[in-house]
Order: sequence, then structure tokens, then C-alpha cells
Amino acid sequence: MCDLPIDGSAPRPEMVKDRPRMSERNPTETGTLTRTRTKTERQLKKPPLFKVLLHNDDYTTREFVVWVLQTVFHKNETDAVAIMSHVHNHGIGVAGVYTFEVAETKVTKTMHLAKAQQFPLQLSIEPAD
Ligand code: TYC
Repeated sequence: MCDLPIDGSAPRPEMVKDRPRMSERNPTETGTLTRTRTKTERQLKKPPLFKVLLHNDDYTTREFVVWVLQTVFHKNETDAVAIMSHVHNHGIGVAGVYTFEVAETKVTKTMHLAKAQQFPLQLSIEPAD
């Protein structure tokens, strides 16, 4: 899927995902017929993934941690309670696995929410294997 102009005008090059890139067109213009691989045919690199880790503390309420896991990390109640309990019992646990920017945004949001309630909740990010 890509966004095309709604007025029916020609899409700009960056809107067309399957258009061959300049670097892939026949550069010598010899008249030789070449076939360029579409984006679907090219090897698409998967981005590196990162774990968002939740750290236990003695002050943040279980209820707040479950709420954060549901609202920021989109866990259902069962999974949220299981993750919170794991962190409570083992000291650390995975809230979710994301690309770096998404992981960073979730950490920032959660820290702000925790600070607003004066909870010392700590999170960290580490590369997923
Ligand atoms: N240990 C906290 C309590 O007993 C609960 C808690 C769980 C806090 C997970 C932080 O990441 C955490 N109230």
C-alpha cells in the first residue's frame, strides 16, 4: 500500500514504492533491454529490534504498572498482570520488543506518566537477540 494523490494526478516518484530507482535503471542507455527488480523482489532488510525492560522497585504500585502495560504497551489484562508479576518477582522483565525509535518513545511516555504520579519506575532498552 502507498499513498497516491486523491485528485487523480500522477503520483510523485517517492509515492511509488515499486518504481525502479535511478541507480537501478540501465545506466549506459545502450538500448539493451533490462528488467529492474521491484521493491518486492529486492531483499528487504529487517530493522534491528530492542527490548524495553521494566525494573522493579518498592514504591510503584502494581496497579500503575499493569495500567502502563495496557495503555502504553498495548498488552491485554492477563499479559499485563503476568509481566508485572514477573518483574515484581524477578526484578526485571520485558514489556515489549520494538524498533529503537518506538522503544525510546514508549520509555519516555512511561517515565513521564510515572513521574507525574511520583513513582520511581525505571525502564531501559537493550538489543533483542
Ligand atoms: N514491586 C512493586 C510493589 O510491590 C510493584 C512493581 C512491579 C513495581 C513492577 C515496579 O516494574 C515494576 N508495589
